[in-house]
Amino acid sequence: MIHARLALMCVLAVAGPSAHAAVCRLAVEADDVMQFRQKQLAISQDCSDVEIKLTHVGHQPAAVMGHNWVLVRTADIAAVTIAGQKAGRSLNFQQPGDKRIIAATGIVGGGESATVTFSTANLRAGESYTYFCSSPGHGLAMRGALLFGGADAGHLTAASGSKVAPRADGGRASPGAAAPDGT
Ligand SMILES: [Cu+2]
Repeated sequence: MIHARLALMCVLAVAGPSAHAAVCRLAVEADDVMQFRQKQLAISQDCSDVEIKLTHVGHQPAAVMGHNWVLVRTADIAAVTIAGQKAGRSLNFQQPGDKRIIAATGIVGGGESATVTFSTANLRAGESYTYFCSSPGHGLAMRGALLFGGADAGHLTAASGSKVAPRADGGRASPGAAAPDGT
């Protein structure tokens, strides 16, 4: 019992500072001509968590022009792309458990959207991050830079993502949050 109480006290002590948690929301649009309409996203270090909502603003079905949003360190794009192709469509072109994937949505078709939330604790200021679509043949055209922290982030409108109260689940997400949805 004593151990349990001590453990609880530790949890509370750690939970205190996270009262500053702020979820910053960003929208990304993808279309029928294989493009992300946002070529760059900036995230302030004030954001504890980031919610990305990918919306396919086109009309083509997922089987024809399906898109996802996959965030990786820029250096990992090629390897993650290859692993994703092997995983196949049923797994959203993402290798299950791929630790190089920082965050990812499932595949969406025209008129659909998907959301993923991840902690900025997984990001490092100054690192080069890229988001891309891992559908076969899309990655070269569909990619953009994600800026975290640093001087640039403060000057981009996207950096002012609305801050909202932390959600009950803490807003945490792992690549598991982008688990295959069967599409
Ligand atoms: Cu795509």
